[in-house]
Amino acid sequence: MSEGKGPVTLKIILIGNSGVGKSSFMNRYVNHRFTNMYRATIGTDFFSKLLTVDGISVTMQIWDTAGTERFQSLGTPLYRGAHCCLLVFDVTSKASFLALEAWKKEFLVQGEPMDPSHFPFIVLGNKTDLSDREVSGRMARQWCEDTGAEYFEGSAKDDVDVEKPFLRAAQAALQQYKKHTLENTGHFQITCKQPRETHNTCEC
Ligand SMILES: Nc1nc2c(ncn2[C@@H]2O[C@H](COP(=O)(O)OP(=O)(O)OP(=O)(O)O)[C@@H](O)[C@H]2O)c(=O)[nH]1
Ligand SMILES: [Mg+2]
Repeated sequence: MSEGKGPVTLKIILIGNSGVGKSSFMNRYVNHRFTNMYRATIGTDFFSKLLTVDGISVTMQIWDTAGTERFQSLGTPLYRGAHCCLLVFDVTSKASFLALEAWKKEFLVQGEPMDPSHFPFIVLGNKTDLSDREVSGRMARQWCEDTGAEYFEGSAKDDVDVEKPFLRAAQAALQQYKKHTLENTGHFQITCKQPRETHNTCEC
């Protein structure tokens, strides 16, 4: 993880039960592709995407983890250093929604973020294209309100509202990154597009 001067790398992690569509959502966002075929993630994949957030060029590293229990022990060290966590569930599976509490706890225990009560969590309800919904938007929003998370929903399959949660995650992650850097070094500076210039904020 780079901090202080230099390019900003934001680590965003996707967790949630197996089959909720973590890989599909990421694949839709990063590669603009979707497949109905299910291939369980083994271990972890990460993909990088360059983008500009609040005027700052960042590399967003999106870490896709395995929801299958037998692979979870592999996942835990990689929670460390995350700047934002996306808790993913399937709106047609109440069990996947109810599991978010345990996923969140696990993340806080294993990830050991500074200031856990203010760590940014984003909840993402996937598969809104399906009609057999078991979790309403209202139910999900209520839980998020109680937990202090933000709620988004969409469909990786139909490409509905896929960008919004990632952009919000990048913004929240950047805030987290700044906070972390400030606490470690006493200042936050980024190298912007202008050569040899560093700013605290950037309008380049
Ligand atoms: N109808 C519908 N199916 C989806 C959607 N997103 C994913 N799927 C399907 O759900 C299944 C599981 O998707 P994955 O993305 O592999 O799920 P995952 O959360 O990565 O699962 P693990 O890697 O085992 O943790 C696949 O068959 C996908 O095609 C969606 O938005 N709508
Ligand atoms: Mg997967």
